[in-house]
Amino acid sequence: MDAVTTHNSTDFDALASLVACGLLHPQAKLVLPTRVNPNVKAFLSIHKDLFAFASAKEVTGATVENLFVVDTNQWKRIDKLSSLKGKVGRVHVWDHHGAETDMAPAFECEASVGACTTLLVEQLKEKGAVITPMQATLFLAGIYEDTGNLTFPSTTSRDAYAVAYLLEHNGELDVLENFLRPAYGPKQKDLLNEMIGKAQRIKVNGHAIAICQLELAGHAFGLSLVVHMARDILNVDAAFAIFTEPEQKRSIVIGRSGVDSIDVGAMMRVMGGGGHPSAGSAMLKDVDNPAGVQEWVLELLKDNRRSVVQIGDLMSFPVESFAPETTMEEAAQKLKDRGFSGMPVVDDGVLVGILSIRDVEKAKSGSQKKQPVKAFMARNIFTAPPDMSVPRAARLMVKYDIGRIPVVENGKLIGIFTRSDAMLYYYDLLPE
Ligand SMILES: [Mn+2]
Repeated sequence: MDAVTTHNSTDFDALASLVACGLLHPQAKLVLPTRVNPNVKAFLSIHKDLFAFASAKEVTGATVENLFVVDTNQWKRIDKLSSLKGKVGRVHVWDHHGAETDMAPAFECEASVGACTTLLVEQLKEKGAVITPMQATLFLAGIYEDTGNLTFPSTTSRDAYAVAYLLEHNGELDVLENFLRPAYGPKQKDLLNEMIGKAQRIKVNGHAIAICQLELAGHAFGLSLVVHMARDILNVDAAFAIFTEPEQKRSIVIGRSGVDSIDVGAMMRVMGGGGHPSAGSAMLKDVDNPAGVQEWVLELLKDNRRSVVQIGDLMSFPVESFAPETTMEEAAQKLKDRGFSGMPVVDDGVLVGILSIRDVEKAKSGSQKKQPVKAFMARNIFTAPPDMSVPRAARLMVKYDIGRIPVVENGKLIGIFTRSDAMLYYYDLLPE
């Protein structure tokens, strides 16, 4: 006999991997552990007829030739089938947790992907296996749950490709919505309460910081939402939570910042993760000493002031500009040649206005085209100092619907900060 099984406290990734592995080995019996997660239970209560599960007894009472173990690689995690230890012909393992296996497998597929399901979907794709819409939906649930809808730092491009493949096979996203845990449920509520209770308040560089260490049992959804809410409730400039999963020997750091001078994304990049200035996370494998991680976070916070990128670092210069006496005709030609939507007007180094394409279009008649730009330029202009933070400049560009901000220091125009400069920052394309 051949059998497939997975870990106790079965989540969607485990169930999906189990079913997918069953598709690869149709002769094998599928054994579900006794304890399954509540949302998986809810899913099974409706879909159970679609799967033919065998009892553990049926399998442990037989001679097992091949045992396929998915989403774990530990004997102690597979419930009743752990009694097969030392009695099976060959063990085959599919896992993504990165832990050392104690199952002495004849075959092992272990990769750093967000969901174990991804590995099996890749295999199904390679074999050209037929996947029904219902199966595709279950597999999507597995990947979405383990990757937090492809947002967890553990997510890889392979997970996203697998999702794309499953969508091609008519996986139903609206079904998922009903079964995947809501982002803020009882578990998140407990974590939030724990975080608020345990958080230490620390002053760093004049900022109020909350930081705490929490232990996670099993995968939890919505961790970033929890940290986000905690920052609001604790009313601090930035909040950090260090979640440790002792069983997986790893820690997840999640940060949220509400001030421009604390760039969480930059901090998390140093820790091997990533994110945006206001939100970021890092997954630390083989790290289960939260105190050490906390120290690291605090060190980075102290350094952060220096690492904050200012618009002066990203602005373009020297700036091409018009003199006030430039004719509208010349100006129109220059904007067209350069492909600019506007240019500053500078008088002896001092910014006096901005001429945009919109202004150029106003000069229709021949005599208007001969007039100087100072007659048409906008004089009421928004400028910024070079030490303004990028997020603040970006917010101002959105608020005032402007694509470029002249950067002015001591009354002189020293550069121009554009939307594309802001993009460099947000998409992490900054030169090292
Ligand atoms: Mn998993």
